[in-house]
Amino acid sequence: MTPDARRYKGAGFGGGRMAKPIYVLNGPNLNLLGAREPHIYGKTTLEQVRALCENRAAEFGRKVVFRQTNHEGELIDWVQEAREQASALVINPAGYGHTSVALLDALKTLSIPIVECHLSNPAVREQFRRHSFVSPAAAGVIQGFGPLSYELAVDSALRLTGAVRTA
Ligand code: CA2
Repeated sequence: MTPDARRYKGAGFGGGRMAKPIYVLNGPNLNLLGAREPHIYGKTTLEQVRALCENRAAEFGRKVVFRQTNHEGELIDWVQEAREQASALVINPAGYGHTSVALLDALKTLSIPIVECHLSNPAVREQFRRHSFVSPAAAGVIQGFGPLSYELAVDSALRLTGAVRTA
């Protein structure tokens, strides 16, 4: 078992040994997925991404809380909610990943595994996308695989909690 897996093992369970859901949070403009800039972000809609996440989590017997917001404060409120309510957090911070110290501050208060996720590969795009305020709080980053990034992120985050595939 890796040090990260040891650190987070059991994070998915509340007092009653009920597995908590995994939170998948999405930042600004991702509601436009599939409708705009398909050459960068593809044709899959955010609702379809939600289904991919739910299906992957179901293979571990886990549920997903999947949300999107265009508002920084709301995203931070949800991160704070995840502290108590989630077994793990997958976050595509979108533009806020490049700008938000407040988001990093919120993420650093969590003791559950955090996986940063991007559809595109910011490392091969504009210079300003190469810095992430989220990465220092994340166990890992998955980027560049389109919707598959989300599936891999859910899979990784759940494995870090010690979850095992049941289907
Ligand atoms: O590749 C990703 O997932 C990003 O997080 C997407 C962000 C971008 O700022 C990051 O550098 C990388 C932008 C999200 C905007 O989403 C749109 C979706 C469809 C059409 C227009 C924007």
